[in-house]
Amino acid sequence: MSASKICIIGLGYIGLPTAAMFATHGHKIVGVDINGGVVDALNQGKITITEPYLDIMVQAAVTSGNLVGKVTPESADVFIIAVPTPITEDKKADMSYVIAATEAIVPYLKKDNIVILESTSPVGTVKDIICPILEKTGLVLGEELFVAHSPERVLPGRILIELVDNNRIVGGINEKSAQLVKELYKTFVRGKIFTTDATTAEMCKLMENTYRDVNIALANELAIISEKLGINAWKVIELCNKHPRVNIHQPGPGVGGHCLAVDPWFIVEKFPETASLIEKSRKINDNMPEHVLGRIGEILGDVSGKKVITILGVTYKPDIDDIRESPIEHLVGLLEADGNYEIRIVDPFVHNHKYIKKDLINACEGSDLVLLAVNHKDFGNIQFNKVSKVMRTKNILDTRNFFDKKVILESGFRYFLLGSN
Ligand code: SAJ
Repeated sequence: MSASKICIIGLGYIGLPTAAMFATHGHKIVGVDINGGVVDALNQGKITITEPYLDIMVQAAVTSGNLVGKVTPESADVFIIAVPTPITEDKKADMSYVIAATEAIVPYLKKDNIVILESTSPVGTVKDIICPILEKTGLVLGEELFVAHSPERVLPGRILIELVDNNRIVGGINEKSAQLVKELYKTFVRGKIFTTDATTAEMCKLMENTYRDVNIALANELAIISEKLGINAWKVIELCNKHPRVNIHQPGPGVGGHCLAVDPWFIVEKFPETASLIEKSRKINDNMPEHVLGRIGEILGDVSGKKVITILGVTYKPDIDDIRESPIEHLVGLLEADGNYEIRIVDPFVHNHKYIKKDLINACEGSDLVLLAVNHKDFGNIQFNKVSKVMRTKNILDTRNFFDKKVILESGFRYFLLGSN
């Protein structure tokens, strides 16, 4: 496709990398965000999120003149909506950002433009929310204005690699819309691009994350059953997965992030009667911090007075700085509510948390329990014999099957593992 002018609304975890990717592949990009700070930073070639190599790519894109930040949209050939679709307290999709972004571009739309929704959205969003707003332009949708949903599939921490390499789905309101959007993404996507209708594409995106969430719930249920049985769930999983058609996921202290912990609710919201397995799985995963709290209570049952806990990792998954929907934050809330715990957190990726301590030994001074919550690679280098010396009561609870049990026992700790007794 020849170079286009693309207006990308929302400069977050998806919008900004997508903007940089198109800009470094020859397109002219206007990145729009309502947050003036994000726009100012962008125009100086800087980024406000952490993602490997994104800083270098954004700087190159801005320096080339192909990427500029603005706080309001302007006319372009293509408009990409990449704003958040958060979940409300009562587990309903908050579509206000998508609606506001769509309304904001209406005055700038003209014949032959393309509008793409990237944000993960409930099924029916393009048909029932986006299209009715776009009809206000007076343009005939599918003939004069082309519309599609092209959900992102990238894994935080690997965004720039996966944007290029992953297969992609494009769901158009008609065949022509899907084909035009496919051609556009071919500029940088090396994976295959499959076209379908918009509603199918919306469901695909939700089901990909729901598949993972339901499977993790299964692993978590196995972990709790294994604890009751006195066997090791991790061993069960290892052996089961030697079967050619079995792939049990990993248990853990809960499921976080803005995808797995959110998207399944979009299906439940629309089909509360039918989506019972999906809802139950969400609840199993959401309950894991409570389960971990129960294990902590058992392990520290004999410690009198305020019990001191050193939590290793607070992000929602390893080796990133993202704490959105982190189950460890939920656990911290439960420990606070209990009132019997002094909390200390060590996390090489997080610097401004109220319980954060920079130094591990300092964080373990007088502690009763080291809780491995997130398996950041850095935690593989811990010298347990040194940690052991400063602990008040020497306990380790590993929720990720990350530490070497033998080393821990040799350092004088009692060793506990989630999914085992
Ligand atoms: N987790 C487990 N057990 C597992 C795997 C993960 O407890 O076996 C937990 C992690 O600790 C974490 C959470 O699940 O708390 C989610 O982590 P993740 O790495 O599975 O996924 P996300 O949320 O970072 O990214 C997902 C990806 N979706 C799939 O793999 C199907 C990504 O491709 C999507 O683009 C992204 O959601 C999104 O934006 O929707």
